[in-house]
Amino acid sequence: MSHQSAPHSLDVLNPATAEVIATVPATDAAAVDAAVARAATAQRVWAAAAPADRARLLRRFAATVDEHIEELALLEVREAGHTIGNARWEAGNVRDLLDYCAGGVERLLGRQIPVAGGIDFTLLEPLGVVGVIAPWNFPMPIAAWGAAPALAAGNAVLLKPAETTPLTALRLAELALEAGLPGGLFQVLPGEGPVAGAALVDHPGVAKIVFTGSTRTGKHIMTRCAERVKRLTLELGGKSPNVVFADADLEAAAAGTPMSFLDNAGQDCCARTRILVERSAYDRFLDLLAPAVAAVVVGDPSDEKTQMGPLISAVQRERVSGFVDGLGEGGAPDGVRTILGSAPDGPGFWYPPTVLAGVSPDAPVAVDEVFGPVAVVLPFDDEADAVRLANATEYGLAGSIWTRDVARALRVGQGLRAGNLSVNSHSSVRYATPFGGYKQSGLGRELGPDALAAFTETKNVFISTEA
Ligand code: TXE
Repeated sequence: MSHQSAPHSLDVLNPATAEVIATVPATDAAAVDAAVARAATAQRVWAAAAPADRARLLRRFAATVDEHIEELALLEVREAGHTIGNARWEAGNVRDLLDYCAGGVERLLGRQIPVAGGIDFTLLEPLGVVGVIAPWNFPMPIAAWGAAPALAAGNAVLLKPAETTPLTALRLAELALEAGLPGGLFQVLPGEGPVAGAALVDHPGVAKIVFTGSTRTGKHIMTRCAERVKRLTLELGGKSPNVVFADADLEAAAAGTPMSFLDNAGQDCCARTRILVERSAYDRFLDLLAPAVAAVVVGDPSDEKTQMGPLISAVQRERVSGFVDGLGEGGAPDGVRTILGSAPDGPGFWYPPTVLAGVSPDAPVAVDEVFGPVAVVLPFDDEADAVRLANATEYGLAGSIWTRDVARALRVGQGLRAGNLSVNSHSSVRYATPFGGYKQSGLGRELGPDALAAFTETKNVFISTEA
Protein backbone atom coordinates (compact mmCIF):
# COMPACT_ATOMS: atom_id res chain seq x y z
CA MET A 1 0.00 0.00 0.00
CA SER A 2 1.41 3.41 -0.86
CA HIS A 3 1.16 5.87 1.96
CA GLN A 4 -0.95 8.94 1.27
CA SER A 5 0.80 12.30 1.21
CA ALA A 6 0.68 14.06 4.56
CA PRO A 7 -0.81 17.44 5.36
CA HIS A 8 1.78 19.67 7.02
CA SER A 9 -0.23 20.29 10.16
CA LEU A 10 -3.31 19.28 12.15
CA ASP A 11 -5.78 21.74 13.66
CA VAL A 12 -6.94 20.76 17.14
CA LEU A 13 -10.47 21.93 18.01
CA ASN A 14 -12.13 22.37 21.38
CA PRO A 15 -15.24 20.21 20.84
CA ALA A 16 -17.27 22.28 23.32
CA THR A 17 -16.77 25.49 21.32
CA ALA A 18 -15.59 24.34 17.86
CA GLU A 19 -12.65 26.77 18.19
CA VAL A 20 -9.14 25.91 16.98
CA ILE A 21 -6.98 25.71 20.12
CA ALA A 22 -3.71 24.50 18.59
CA THR A 23 -2.03 23.53 15.36
CA VAL A 24 0.60 20.79 15.45
CA PRO A 25 2.97 19.56 12.74
CA ALA A 26 1.91 16.29 11.10
CA THR A 27 4.44 13.46 10.84
CA ASP A 28 5.11 12.01 7.39
CA ALA A 29 6.52 8.60 6.48
CA ALA A 30 10.13 9.89 6.28
CA ALA A 31 9.86 11.33 9.80
CA VAL A 32 8.47 8.01 11.06
CA ASP A 33 11.49 6.30 9.53
CA ALA A 34 13.88 8.63 11.37
CA ALA A 35 11.92 8.17 14.62
CA VAL A 36 12.20 4.38 14.36
CA ALA A 37 15.98 4.61 13.96
CA ARG A 38 16.27 6.91 16.97
CA ALA A 39 13.98 4.70 19.04
CA ALA A 40 15.97 1.57 18.17
CA THR A 41 19.19 3.19 19.43
CA ALA A 42 17.53 4.34 22.65
CA GLN A 43 15.95 0.92 23.16
CA ARG A 44 19.28 -0.91 23.12
CA VAL A 45 20.61 1.31 25.91
CA TRP A 46 17.33 1.06 27.87
CA ALA A 47 17.18 -2.74 27.66
CA ALA A 48 20.79 -3.02 28.85
CA ALA A 49 20.23 -0.77 31.91
CA ALA A 50 19.82 -2.31 35.36
CA PRO A 51 16.16 -3.23 35.97
CA ALA A 52 16.18 -1.23 39.22
CA ASP A 53 17.27 1.86 37.27
CA ARG A 54 14.52 1.41 34.68
CA ALA A 55 11.97 0.99 37.45
CA ARG A 56 13.26 4.11 39.22
CA LEU A 57 12.94 6.21 36.05
CA LEU A 58 9.40 5.00 35.41
CA ARG A 59 8.47 5.84 39.00
CA ARG A 60 9.93 9.29 38.46
CA PHE A 61 7.83 9.59 35.29
CA ALA A 62 4.77 8.68 37.40
CA ALA A 63 5.73 11.30 39.99
CA THR A 64 6.17 13.94 37.26
CA VAL A 65 2.71 13.11 35.88
CA ASP A 66 1.38 13.40 39.42
CA GLU A 67 2.78 16.94 39.69
CA HIS A 68 0.92 17.85 36.49
CA ILE A 69 -2.44 16.13 37.04
CA GLU A 70 -4.45 19.33 36.89
CA GLU A 71 -2.64 20.64 33.81
CA LEU A 72 -3.05 17.33 31.95
CA ALA A 73 -6.69 17.10 32.97
CA LEU A 74 -7.43 20.61 31.69
CA LEU A 75 -5.72 19.78 28.41
CA GLU A 76 -7.91 16.67 28.07
CA VAL A 77 -11.01 18.80 28.78
CA ARG A 78 -9.99 21.27 26.06
CA GLU A 79 -9.00 18.87 23.32
CA ALA A 80 -11.40 15.98 23.95
CA GLY A 81 -14.38 17.64 25.71
CA HIS A 82 -14.09 15.36 28.74
CA THR A 83 -15.64 16.49 31.99
CA ILE A 84 -13.03 17.79 34.39
CA GLY A 85 -13.83 15.05 36.94
CA ASN A 86 -13.27 12.31 34.37
CA ALA A 87 -10.15 14.00 33.03
CA ARG A 88 -8.59 14.07 36.51
CA TRP A 89 -9.36 10.37 36.89
CA GLU A 90 -7.70 9.72 33.53
CA ALA A 91 -4.52 11.60 34.43
CA GLY A 92 -4.46 9.69 37.73
CA ASN A 93 -4.89 6.44 35.81
CA VAL A 94 -1.76 7.26 33.77
CA ARG A 95 0.21 7.93 36.96
CA ASP A 96 -1.03 4.77 38.68
CA LEU A 97 -0.35 2.59 35.67
CA LEU A 98 3.20 3.92 35.36
CA ASP A 99 3.77 3.10 39.02
CA TYR A 100 2.20 -0.35 38.62
CA CYS A 101 4.35 -1.14 35.57
CA ALA A 102 7.48 0.19 37.31
CA GLY A 103 6.76 -2.42 39.99
CA GLY A 104 6.65 -5.07 37.25
CA VAL A 105 10.13 -4.37 35.86
CA GLU A 106 11.83 -6.52 38.49
CA ARG A 107 9.03 -9.10 38.60
CA LEU A 108 9.03 -10.02 34.92
CA LEU A 109 9.92 -13.62 35.64
CA GLY A 110 10.76 -16.45 33.29
CA ARG A 111 10.37 -20.12 34.26
CA GLN A 112 12.58 -23.07 34.98
CA ILE A 113 11.09 -26.20 33.43
CA PRO A 114 11.93 -29.81 34.42
CA VAL A 115 13.36 -31.67 31.42
CA ALA A 116 15.58 -34.71 30.82
CA GLY A 117 19.32 -34.30 30.27
CA GLY A 118 19.78 -30.72 31.32
CA ILE A 119 18.39 -27.49 32.62
CA ASP A 120 15.73 -25.58 30.79
CA PHE A 121 14.56 -22.04 31.40
CA THR A 122 12.85 -19.20 29.62
CA LEU A 123 14.05 -15.66 29.02
CA LEU A 124 11.53 -12.89 28.49
CA GLU A 125 13.16 -10.47 26.08
CA PRO A 126 11.89 -7.06 24.96
CA LEU A 127 10.47 -6.86 21.45
CA GLY A 128 12.35 -3.71 20.45
CA VAL A 129 10.38 -0.74 19.09
CA VAL A 130 6.63 -0.81 19.72
CA GLY A 131 4.09 1.35 17.84
CA VAL A 132 1.03 2.49 19.79
CA ILE A 133 -1.84 3.87 17.69
CA ALA A 134 -4.33 5.60 19.96
CA PRO A 135 -7.89 6.85 19.45
CA TRP A 136 -9.47 10.14 20.46
CA ASN A 137 -12.02 8.88 22.95
CA PHE A 138 -9.59 8.41 25.88
CA PRO A 139 -6.42 9.90 24.41
CA MET A 140 -4.36 10.02 27.60
CA PRO A 141 -5.09 6.70 29.35
CA ILE A 142 -5.13 4.59 26.19
CA ALA A 143 -1.75 6.03 25.16
CA ALA A 144 -0.41 4.95 28.55
CA TRP A 145 -2.02 1.49 28.45
CA GLY A 146 0.28 0.67 25.53
CA ALA A 147 3.30 2.80 26.43
CA ALA A 148 3.75 2.11 30.17
CA PRO A 149 4.00 -1.72 30.07
CA ALA A 150 5.98 -1.64 26.82
CA LEU A 151 8.58 0.69 28.35
CA ALA A 152 8.65 -1.33 31.57
CA ALA A 153 9.38 -4.50 29.60
CA GLY A 154 12.42 -2.83 28.01
CA ASN A 155 10.99 -1.53 24.74
CA ALA A 156 10.99 1.87 23.05
CA VAL A 157 7.59 3.35 22.15
CA LEU A 158 6.42 5.41 19.20
CA LEU A 159 2.95 6.76 19.91
CA LYS A 160 0.65 7.96 17.12
CA PRO A 161 -2.23 9.85 18.75
CA ALA A 162 -5.53 10.43 16.95
CA GLU A 163 -5.67 13.39 14.57
CA THR A 164 -8.11 15.27 16.80
CA THR A 165 -6.33 14.73 20.14
CA PRO A 166 -2.52 14.98 20.02
CA LEU A 167 -2.00 17.49 22.84
CA THR A 168 -2.02 15.35 25.99
CA ALA A 169 0.22 12.79 24.28
CA LEU A 170 2.74 15.48 23.31
CA ARG A 171 2.72 16.76 26.88
CA LEU A 172 3.28 13.25 28.27
CA ALA A 173 6.37 12.90 26.06
CA GLU A 174 7.73 16.19 27.46
CA LEU A 175 7.09 14.98 31.00
CA ALA A 176 8.91 11.71 30.25
CA LEU A 177 12.00 13.70 29.23
CA GLU A 178 11.66 15.93 32.27
CA ALA A 179 11.56 12.80 34.45
CA GLY A 180 14.85 11.64 32.92
CA LEU A 181 13.77 8.97 30.42
CA PRO A 182 16.36 8.78 27.62
CA GLY A 183 15.66 10.90 24.53
CA GLY A 184 14.13 8.90 21.69
CA LEU A 185 12.76 6.17 23.97
CA PHE A 186 9.20 7.52 24.05
CA GLN A 187 8.33 9.65 21.04
CA VAL A 188 4.96 11.05 20.02
CA LEU A 189 4.25 11.28 16.29
CA PRO A 190 1.05 13.23 15.62
CA GLY A 191 -0.32 12.68 12.14
CA GLU A 192 -2.92 11.16 9.88
CA GLY A 193 -3.85 7.50 10.37
CA PRO A 194 -3.28 6.49 6.73
CA VAL A 195 0.07 8.35 6.72
CA ALA A 196 1.90 8.28 10.07
CA GLY A 197 -0.15 5.35 11.43
CA ALA A 198 0.27 3.28 8.28
CA ALA A 199 4.01 4.02 8.18
CA LEU A 200 4.36 2.62 11.70
CA VAL A 201 2.31 -0.46 10.85
CA ASP A 202 4.35 -1.18 7.72
CA HIS A 203 7.78 -0.35 9.14
CA PRO A 204 10.05 -3.40 9.42
CA GLY A 205 11.76 -1.84 12.45
CA VAL A 206 8.53 -1.77 14.49
CA ALA A 207 8.09 -5.13 16.21
CA LYS A 208 4.56 -4.78 17.56
CA ILE A 209 1.51 -2.60 17.04
CA VAL A 210 -0.96 -1.84 19.81
CA PHE A 211 -4.06 -0.42 18.22
CA THR A 212 -7.22 0.94 19.81
CA GLY A 213 -9.90 2.22 17.47
CA SER A 214 -12.62 1.12 15.10
CA THR A 215 -13.09 -2.51 14.16
CA ARG A 216 -12.83 -1.47 10.51
CA THR A 217 -9.38 0.12 10.87
CA GLY A 218 -8.32 -2.69 13.22
CA LYS A 219 -9.07 -5.29 10.56
CA HIS A 220 -7.10 -3.30 8.00
CA ILE A 221 -4.12 -3.07 10.37
CA MET A 222 -4.35 -6.78 11.13
CA THR A 223 -4.08 -7.53 7.42
CA ARG A 224 -1.02 -5.28 7.11
CA CYS A 225 0.61 -6.88 10.17
CA ALA A 226 0.00 -10.34 8.69
CA GLU A 227 2.43 -9.44 5.86
CA ARG A 228 5.27 -9.35 8.39
CA VAL A 229 3.74 -11.58 11.08
CA LYS A 230 4.02 -8.45 13.21
CA ARG A 231 2.84 -8.78 16.80
CA LEU A 232 -0.48 -7.07 17.37
CA THR A 233 -2.89 -6.17 20.13
CA LEU A 234 -6.30 -4.87 19.09
CA GLU A 235 -8.82 -3.09 21.30
CA LEU A 236 -11.80 -2.45 19.06
CA GLY A 237 -15.40 -1.41 19.38
CA GLY A 238 -18.17 -2.63 21.65
CA LYS A 239 -21.92 -2.84 21.99
CA SER A 240 -22.16 -3.97 25.55
CA PRO A 241 -25.25 -5.25 27.31
CA ASN A 242 -26.60 -4.12 30.64
CA VAL A 243 -28.73 -7.08 31.74
CA VAL A 244 -31.31 -6.19 34.40
CA PHE A 245 -33.25 -9.01 36.08
CA ALA A 246 -36.56 -8.37 37.84
CA ASP A 247 -35.05 -9.51 41.15
CA ALA A 248 -32.38 -6.76 41.03
CA ASP A 249 -32.38 -3.62 43.12
CA LEU A 250 -34.19 -1.81 40.31
CA GLU A 251 -33.71 1.63 41.85
CA ALA A 252 -29.95 1.13 41.99
CA ALA A 253 -29.84 -0.38 38.50
CA ALA A 254 -31.84 2.51 37.03
CA ALA A 255 -29.81 5.11 38.92
CA GLY A 256 -26.55 3.62 37.59
CA THR A 257 -27.73 3.14 34.03
CA PRO A 258 -27.54 6.70 32.60
CA MET A 259 -23.79 7.13 33.20
CA SER A 260 -23.16 3.55 32.05
CA PHE A 261 -23.77 4.75 28.50
CA LEU A 262 -23.49 8.56 28.82
CA ASP A 263 -20.03 8.69 30.32
CA ASN A 264 -17.75 10.49 27.84
CA ALA A 265 -20.91 11.23 25.83
CA GLY A 266 -21.13 7.53 24.98
CA GLN A 267 -17.76 7.57 23.21
CA ASP A 268 -16.62 4.67 25.31
CA CYS A 269 -15.97 1.19 23.93
CA CYS A 270 -17.40 -0.29 27.16
CA ALA A 271 -20.59 1.81 27.09
CA ARG A 272 -23.59 -0.29 28.13
CA THR A 273 -25.68 0.75 25.14
CA ARG A 274 -28.00 -2.26 25.09
CA ILE A 275 -30.18 -2.22 28.18
CA LEU A 276 -31.84 -5.64 28.42
CA VAL A 277 -34.63 -5.78 31.00
CA GLU A 278 -36.64 -8.80 32.17
CA ARG A 279 -40.13 -8.34 30.77
CA SER A 280 -41.91 -8.34 34.15
CA ALA A 281 -39.81 -5.34 35.27
CA TYR A 282 -39.67 -3.56 31.90
CA ASP A 283 -42.29 -0.82 32.42
CA ARG A 284 -41.23 -0.13 35.99
CA PHE A 285 -37.58 0.14 34.91
CA LEU A 286 -38.39 2.62 32.11
CA ASP A 287 -40.37 4.74 34.58
CA LEU A 288 -37.33 4.85 36.88
CA LEU A 289 -34.88 5.43 34.04
CA ALA A 290 -36.62 8.41 32.39
CA PRO A 291 -36.13 10.90 35.27
CA ALA A 292 -32.57 9.62 35.84
CA VAL A 293 -31.69 10.38 32.20
CA ALA A 294 -33.37 13.80 32.35
CA ALA A 295 -31.34 14.67 35.48
CA VAL A 296 -27.95 14.20 33.79
CA VAL A 297 -26.15 17.54 33.61
CA VAL A 298 -24.91 18.16 30.06
CA GLY A 299 -22.81 21.22 29.28
CA ASP A 300 -19.49 22.98 29.74
CA PRO A 301 -17.05 20.14 30.51
CA SER A 302 -14.82 22.38 32.63
CA ASP A 303 -17.70 22.97 35.08
CA GLU A 304 -17.30 20.65 38.10
CA LYS A 305 -21.04 19.83 38.08
CA THR A 306 -21.13 18.68 34.46
CA GLN A 307 -21.63 14.95 33.91
CA MET A 308 -21.58 14.85 30.11
CA GLY A 309 -19.77 17.01 27.56
CA PRO A 310 -19.91 17.27 23.77
CA LEU A 311 -19.06 14.71 21.10
CA ILE A 312 -15.55 14.93 19.69
CA SER A 313 -16.41 16.39 16.26
CA ALA A 314 -19.05 17.37 13.75
CA VAL A 315 -18.32 14.13 11.88
CA GLN A 316 -19.05 12.08 14.99
CA ARG A 317 -22.30 13.97 15.64
CA GLU A 318 -23.42 13.23 12.09
CA ARG A 319 -22.55 9.56 12.53
CA VAL A 320 -24.58 9.39 15.75
CA SER A 321 -27.64 11.17 14.39
CA GLY A 322 -27.49 8.90 11.33
CA PHE A 323 -28.37 5.95 13.60
CA VAL A 324 -31.26 7.72 15.32
CA ASP A 325 -32.70 9.72 12.41
CA GLY A 326 -32.75 6.53 10.38
CA LEU A 327 -35.46 5.18 12.69
CA GLY A 328 -38.12 7.50 11.25
CA GLU A 329 -39.42 11.04 11.49
CA GLY A 330 -37.59 12.79 14.33
CA GLY A 331 -36.19 9.47 15.49
CA ALA A 332 -39.45 8.47 17.16
CA PRO A 333 -41.65 6.49 14.81
CA ASP A 334 -44.81 4.82 16.11
CA GLY A 335 -44.03 2.16 18.64
CA VAL A 336 -40.68 3.63 19.63
CA ARG A 337 -40.62 5.42 22.95
CA THR A 338 -37.82 8.00 23.06
CA ILE A 339 -36.49 9.24 26.38
CA LEU A 340 -34.46 12.39 25.85
CA GLY A 341 -32.20 14.41 28.11
CA SER A 342 -31.16 17.94 27.29
CA ALA A 343 -28.07 19.35 25.59
CA PRO A 344 -26.86 22.89 24.85
CA ASP A 345 -27.28 24.39 21.37
CA GLY A 346 -24.11 25.01 19.32
CA PRO A 347 -21.39 26.05 18.92
CA GLY A 348 -19.75 22.79 19.89
CA PHE A 349 -20.69 19.24 18.96
CA TRP A 350 -23.63 18.54 21.29
CA TYR A 351 -26.05 15.64 21.26
CA PRO A 352 -28.74 14.93 23.88
CA PRO A 353 -28.85 11.76 26.01
CA THR A 354 -31.17 9.44 24.10
CA VAL A 355 -32.82 6.15 25.12
CA LEU A 356 -34.91 4.26 22.57
CA ALA A 357 -37.42 1.64 23.69
CA GLY A 358 -39.34 -0.45 21.18
CA VAL A 359 -36.77 -0.64 18.37
CA SER A 360 -36.23 -3.94 16.61
CA PRO A 361 -33.46 -6.02 18.28
CA ASP A 362 -31.63 -6.24 14.97
CA ALA A 363 -31.90 -2.56 13.98
CA PRO A 364 -28.45 -0.99 13.35
CA VAL A 365 -28.88 1.21 16.44
CA ALA A 366 -29.38 -1.97 18.52
CA VAL A 367 -26.41 -3.97 17.21
CA ASP A 368 -23.81 -1.52 15.81
CA GLU A 369 -21.50 0.72 17.82
CA VAL A 370 -23.04 4.21 17.78
CA PHE A 371 -20.31 5.88 19.87
CA GLY A 372 -22.61 8.58 21.12
CA PRO A 373 -25.07 9.08 24.02
CA VAL A 374 -27.63 6.64 22.64
CA ALA A 375 -28.90 3.38 24.17
CA VAL A 376 -31.70 0.98 23.33
CA VAL A 377 -33.90 -0.89 25.83
CA LEU A 378 -35.03 -4.39 24.90
CA PRO A 379 -37.15 -6.84 26.93
CA PHE A 380 -36.19 -10.48 27.58
CA ASP A 381 -38.16 -13.43 28.96
CA ASP A 382 -35.71 -15.61 30.89
CA GLU A 383 -32.01 -16.25 31.50
CA ALA A 384 -31.49 -18.11 28.23
CA ASP A 385 -33.20 -15.31 26.31
CA ALA A 386 -31.05 -12.71 28.11
CA VAL A 387 -27.84 -14.52 27.18
CA ARG A 388 -28.94 -14.99 23.57
CA LEU A 389 -29.84 -11.31 23.20
CA ALA A 390 -26.72 -10.13 25.02
CA ASN A 391 -24.51 -12.13 22.66
CA ALA A 392 -26.37 -11.13 19.49
CA THR A 393 -23.75 -8.68 18.19
CA GLU A 394 -20.36 -9.11 16.58
CA TYR A 395 -18.80 -7.42 19.61
CA GLY A 396 -17.83 -8.83 23.00
CA LEU A 397 -16.04 -6.25 25.08
CA ALA A 398 -17.98 -5.66 28.31
CA GLY A 399 -21.28 -6.22 30.08
CA SER A 400 -23.19 -5.72 33.32
CA ILE A 401 -25.55 -8.06 35.15
CA TRP A 402 -27.98 -6.72 37.74
CA THR A 403 -29.51 -9.34 40.06
CA ARG A 404 -29.63 -10.21 43.76
CA ASP A 405 -29.11 -13.90 42.93
CA VAL A 406 -25.37 -14.69 42.97
CA ALA A 407 -25.76 -18.08 41.27
CA ARG A 408 -27.76 -16.46 38.47
CA ALA A 409 -25.10 -13.75 38.05
CA LEU A 410 -22.45 -16.45 37.65
CA ARG A 411 -24.56 -18.57 35.27
CA VAL A 412 -25.38 -15.62 33.05
CA GLY A 413 -21.82 -14.32 33.32
CA GLN A 414 -20.46 -17.64 32.08
CA GLY A 415 -22.82 -17.43 29.11
CA LEU A 416 -21.76 -13.95 28.03
CA ARG A 417 -19.07 -13.80 25.35
CA ALA A 418 -17.32 -10.68 26.61
CA GLY A 419 -13.97 -9.84 28.18
CA ASN A 420 -15.04 -7.52 31.00
CA LEU A 421 -18.07 -8.22 33.14
CA SER A 422 -19.41 -6.45 36.20
CA VAL A 423 -22.17 -7.56 38.55
CA ASN A 424 -24.37 -4.88 40.10
CA SER A 425 -21.89 -2.33 38.76
CA HIS A 426 -20.86 -0.74 35.47
CA SER A 427 -17.16 -0.56 36.19
CA SER A 428 -14.87 -1.96 33.47
CA VAL A 429 -11.39 -0.56 33.75
CA ARG A 430 -8.80 -0.92 36.50
CA TYR A 431 -5.08 -0.75 35.76
CA ALA A 432 -4.46 -3.95 37.75
CA THR A 433 -7.00 -6.15 35.94
CA PRO A 434 -6.89 -7.48 32.36
CA PHE A 435 -8.88 -5.60 29.75
CA GLY A 436 -9.85 -6.69 26.24
CA GLY A 437 -12.46 -8.16 24.00
CA TYR A 438 -13.95 -11.41 22.71
CA LYS A 439 -15.06 -11.75 19.10
CA GLN A 440 -14.62 -8.61 16.97
CA SER A 441 -13.95 -6.42 20.00
CA GLY A 442 -10.29 -7.27 19.89
CA LEU A 443 -7.30 -9.50 20.23
CA GLY A 444 -5.10 -9.87 23.30
CA ARG A 445 -5.39 -8.12 26.64
CA GLU A 446 -4.02 -4.92 28.10
CA LEU A 447 -3.41 -3.89 31.72
CA GLY A 448 -3.34 -6.31 34.64
CA PRO A 449 -0.68 -8.77 35.81
CA ASP A 450 0.25 -9.91 32.27
CA ALA A 451 0.59 -6.42 30.78
CA LEU A 452 4.40 -6.46 30.60
CA ALA A 453 4.66 -10.01 29.27
CA ALA A 454 2.63 -8.94 26.22
CA PHE A 455 5.64 -6.83 25.22
CA THR A 456 8.19 -9.65 25.33
CA GLU A 457 9.26 -12.65 23.31
CA THR A 458 9.79 -15.91 25.18
CA LYS A 459 13.14 -17.51 24.47
CA ASN A 460 13.56 -21.07 25.70
CA VAL A 461 17.11 -22.11 26.62
CA PHE A 462 18.27 -25.67 27.20
CA ILE A 463 21.67 -26.40 28.78
CA SER A 464 22.88 -29.94 28.59
CA THR A 465 24.20 -31.43 31.83
CA GLU A 466 25.40 -34.60 30.17
CA ALA A 467 29.13 -35.07 30.08
O1 TXE B 1 -11.47 5.49 14.24
P1 TXE B 1 -10.15 4.94 13.61
P2 TXE B 1 -12.31 6.83 13.95
C1 TXE B 1 -15.03 3.52 16.75
C2 TXE B 1 -16.29 4.32 17.01
C3 TXE B 1 -16.14 5.49 16.09
C4 TXE B 1 -15.47 4.84 14.91
C5 TXE B 1 -14.67 5.73 14.00
O2 TXE B 1 -17.40 3.54 16.67
O3 TXE B 1 -17.38 6.03 15.75
O4 TXE B 1 -14.57 3.91 15.47
O5 TXE B 1 -13.69 6.48 14.67
C6 TXE B 1 -5.62 5.69 13.26
N1 TXE B 1 -3.30 2.86 9.61
N2 TXE B 1 -13.98 3.78 17.72
O6 TXE B 1 -12.55 7.00 12.49
O7 TXE B 1 -10.05 5.27 12.17
C7 TXE B 1 -6.25 7.04 13.50
O8 TXE B 1 -5.41 8.08 13.04
C8 TXE B 1 -2.91 3.13 10.87
C9 TXE B 1 -13.94 2.88 18.84
O9 TXE B 1 -11.65 7.96 14.62
O10 TXE B 1 -10.09 3.51 13.97
C10 TXE B 1 -6.41 7.01 15.01
O11 TXE B 1 -5.17 7.31 15.62
N3 TXE B 1 -3.63 3.90 11.72
C11 TXE B 1 -12.70 2.98 19.59
C12 TXE B 1 -6.78 5.55 15.28
O12 TXE B 1 -6.35 4.83 14.12
C13 TXE B 1 -4.80 4.38 11.27
C14 TXE B 1 -12.04 4.29 19.70
C15 TXE B 1 -8.28 5.30 15.47
O13 TXE B 1 -8.98 5.76 14.37
C16 TXE B 1 -5.27 4.13 9.99
C17 TXE B 1 -12.18 5.11 18.52
C18 TXE B 1 -4.46 3.33 9.12
N4 TXE B 1 -4.81 3.03 7.87
C19 TXE B 1 -13.15 4.85 17.59
N5 TXE B 1 -6.47 4.75 9.83
C20 TXE B 1 -12.60 2.18 20.85
N6 TXE B 1 -12.19 0.91 20.72
O14 TXE B 1 -12.80 2.66 21.95
C21 TXE B 1 -6.75 5.37 10.99
N7 TXE B 1 -5.74 5.17 11.88
